[in-house]
Amino acid sequence: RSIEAGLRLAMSRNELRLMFQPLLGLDNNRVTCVEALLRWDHDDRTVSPAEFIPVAEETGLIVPIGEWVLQQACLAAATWPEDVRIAINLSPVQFRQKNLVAQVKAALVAARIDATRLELEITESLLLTDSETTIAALHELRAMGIRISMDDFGTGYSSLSYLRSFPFDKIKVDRSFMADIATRADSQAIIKAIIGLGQALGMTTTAEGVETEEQMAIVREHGVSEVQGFLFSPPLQPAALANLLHSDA
Ligand code: G
Ligand code: G
Ligand code: MN
Ligand code: NA
Repeated sequence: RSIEAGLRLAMSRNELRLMFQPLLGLDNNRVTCVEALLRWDHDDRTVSPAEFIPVAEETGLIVPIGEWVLQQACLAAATWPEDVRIAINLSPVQFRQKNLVAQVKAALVAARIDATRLELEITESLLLTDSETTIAALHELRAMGIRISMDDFGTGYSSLSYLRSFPFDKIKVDRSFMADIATRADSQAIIKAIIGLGQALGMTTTAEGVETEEQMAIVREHGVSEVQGFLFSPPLQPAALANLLHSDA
């Protein structure tokens, strides 16, 4: 397929780049964290990760690409204020390599940033395999001081049992719950329950996909720690993100 052929050359052609979306902490209205989001400029268009990550996973190309993302995102974070963390998405395929933990350590050392500034986002699908080596790697990363977040929470099959399989630091509530939160009492009840669950388990909660003031007011009232979405900021180019962080300081 053409995506696969193109993706094999993407790194050597410098076609990959990162966008950065800031997350807003609701207790002090400051940027707490910035999520790195991969983009591929190919054939005069920008290909969405939703399109090429699955191909990268099938072909194993996600391993070198994921390592590049780790390195570049940590280097970017090194230029930001120290109280701003960097969040990086990890594919389950990356956990099948024996040296993921070493790769993460090397990226932190090369960028000279503290492990406590790094958040790694995983999805429920990682825990579907329930592999002992995956759980061991997660514990090792967390012992280094890295935060582990459950991304897109609520969209998988048995979300609740996953919260028992590993002590996450953060739950990111999938943006599908946000879409109708202002008009549906049941969506509000679900968000409220997830926040309560997080609090009971010692996990903070992030609302994804917050696009309107009304949604913001609702999640704030229910005690969400942090919001991410177009209302506060879309994913930004590196220079625009740097401007925002410096005006926020
Ligand atoms: O930025 P966008 O909404 O197009 O991202 C679509 C999906 O791609 C999201 O689910 C996001 O988590 C995922 N994604 C973005 N960047 C990366 C990355 O660097 N690695 C992995 N594994 N997934 C990513
Ligand atoms: O799956 P993950 O949470 O990593 O996906 C992040 C993706 O969500 C990014 O690609 C980003 O473009 C997208 N995103 C961020 N904020 C919003 C929002 O407010 N609305 C919608 N529809 N998408 C968003
Ligand atoms: Mn994410
Ligand atoms: Na998500």
